[in-house]
Amino acid sequence: MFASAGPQATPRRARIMPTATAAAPRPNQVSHADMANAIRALAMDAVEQAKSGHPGMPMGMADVATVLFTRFLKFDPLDPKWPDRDRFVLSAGHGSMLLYALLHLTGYADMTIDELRRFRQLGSRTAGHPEYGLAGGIETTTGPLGQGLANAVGMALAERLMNARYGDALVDHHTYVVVGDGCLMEGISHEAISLAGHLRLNRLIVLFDDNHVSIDGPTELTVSDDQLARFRASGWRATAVDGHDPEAVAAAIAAARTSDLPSFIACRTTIAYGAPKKAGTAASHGAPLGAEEIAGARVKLGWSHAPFEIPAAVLDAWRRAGARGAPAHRAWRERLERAPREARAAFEQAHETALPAAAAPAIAAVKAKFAEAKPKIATRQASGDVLDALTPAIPTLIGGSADLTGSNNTRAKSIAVVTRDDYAGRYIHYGVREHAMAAAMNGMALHGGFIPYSGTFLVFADYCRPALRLAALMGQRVIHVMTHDSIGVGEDGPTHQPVEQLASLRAIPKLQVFRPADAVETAECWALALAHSGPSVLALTRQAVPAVRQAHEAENRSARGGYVLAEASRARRATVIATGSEVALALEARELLERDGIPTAVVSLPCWELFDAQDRAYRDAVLGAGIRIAVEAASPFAWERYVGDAGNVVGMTGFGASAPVADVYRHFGITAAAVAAAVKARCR
Ligand SMILES: Cc1ncc(C[n+]2csc(CCOP(=O)(O)OP(=O)(O)O)c2C)c(N)n1
Repeated sequence: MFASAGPQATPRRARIMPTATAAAPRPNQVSHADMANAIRALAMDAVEQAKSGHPGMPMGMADVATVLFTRFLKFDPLDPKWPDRDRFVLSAGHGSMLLYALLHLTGYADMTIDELRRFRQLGSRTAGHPEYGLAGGIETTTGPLGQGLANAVGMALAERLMNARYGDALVDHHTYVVVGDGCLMEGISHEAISLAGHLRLNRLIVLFDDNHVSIDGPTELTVSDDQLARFRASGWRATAVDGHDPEAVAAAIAAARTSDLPSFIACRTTIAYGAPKKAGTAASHGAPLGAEEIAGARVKLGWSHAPFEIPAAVLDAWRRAGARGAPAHRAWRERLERAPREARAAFEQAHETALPAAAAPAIAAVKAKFAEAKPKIATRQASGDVLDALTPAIPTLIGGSADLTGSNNTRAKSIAVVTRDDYAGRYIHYGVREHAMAAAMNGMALHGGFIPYSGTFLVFADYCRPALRLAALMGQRVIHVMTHDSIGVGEDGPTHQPVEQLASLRAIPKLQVFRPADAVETAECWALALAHSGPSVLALTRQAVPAVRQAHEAENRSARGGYVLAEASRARRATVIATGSEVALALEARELLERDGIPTAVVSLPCWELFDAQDRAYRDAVLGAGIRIAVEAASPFAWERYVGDAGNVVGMTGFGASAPVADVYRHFGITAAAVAAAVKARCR
């Protein structure tokens, strides 16, 4: 199997390398070992050249990856976006060279040998961790451990959902994900595994790099979990194999593919397999091996080629593996062409970024209805009404909630629940698993075919945050309905009253945070979230708010992020800027101030991100040259940019309190009178 002999200097439980006799390739025949060693060599050489990176993991998992890519994975490097390809996710993203080597060897045009030479350099496609969008074949951005696993759960779920809609002829693929000890130690892995087991996502196959090493040393230092028992307890099929025995790995993958449960394969490997001194040790995890060790590895592996040099026969064998999928791809295209016209149109529309034609009129109609009825309702309720209108118009909207369906108003009337027995539904009960929910939504969006939206309380945005950040980094359209958005939560008290969440979410680049003031703005913000090529959070109230937009306007006024809702009666002297539930309060303050002879405008600012993107003249005109006071029942953090000083914000300076809503607002001084007083104090 391997072209080298002799035991390695590895710690307890590390593997002994097979003998040379078993490995010797026959003349003119490229062996499995040659192909795996090509990955190993590229990984150690690229890390060495960059003087940074993680050689151990790719060298350890090279055998497993070779088996997967040469015998099982359905893919076509000529069309990395082929919808029915198998998905391959490297959750242990620090081992990025494994993926880059595979993409190069199998013939993805983006992944040239020069890109491998430029590993980790500015502007290369070979960033330190795989970044979605930098090269075809990178299915998601990984690096924060555990995220890729939860993304893969979302992808495997999306596959089943698409399969239920379009059948085996168009949708019939697997999702493979490589995880390490670190991924399985992370809390998100529990949520993700549990969800996948519950939904019986049998197209999901986890390949565990079971090398017993992490950064601090042997995993004995940190973890004693029986991973097989853990997965089985969550409803998975779980097996263990020698990760350096290609036939054993192949048999395990073949069995997993026919399982009616999601599958976990613990592949016992040696980190940095082939490195004479560092194999099996944490020293190989995240640092170049060094010239001497690399030279020793070349001898041990029987790999005599120069850095970045892949012998023609080996490269040819890999390219043939890369070409394996072409006939299946062609056959799939033919099936798509032969599919009934309506099904084909729907399938293609589902993969478009543009919304179906029915979406815009549906939003316009619900907005007009709100403007007419002027309901005094919570914005979460308005959002529920918007979803009732939108879900029939946009069949790719897939909703859900982390066990707060009734509170989040996320289950639209027309949509059925997704179950393990019926994936035709459009609503996912994610359970109390906010983190996996957000990461699985990323996976669904990345898979294609869906626009996922979710629900939880705004205060639990913190439980979603790492996945929100990655959605923003990857530019994925996911929409998070986050209700109970302030001290307006009332009696549930400070644990449930978000204070700093708005500021911290606004700090995430490319995440749009919307805090609509009433039903009309809620409809507008939904339209904007759907049009955004990135994630959005809709921060919505628990409590009823009056209609502040009294007349119907076809224009989406929220589209510029902020606008003058009520102009001063005469030359403007003061501007009160507010978001969400505090816009009504700002209007009350304006009444008080106008009565006292201070011409005051009210600005509604539902989305900072969009407002900040406007030109200076617009922003200056909206915010006005006079006194500026902001009111938002949240931390004043970052409001300085609009009002100059945190002292000009009527907001929260600490955590909230448990009491009826009106009492809490009064207690914290977030009232129209306080806003008016703040303006007056600055008039002198
Ligand atoms: C959420 C998160 N925490 C910490 C890290 C830093 N980190 C990268 S790899 C790693 C150790 C992972 O160990 P393992 O999965 O066993 O990888 P191996 O040593 O086998 O390459 C850590 C702590 C990270 N990338 N993500």
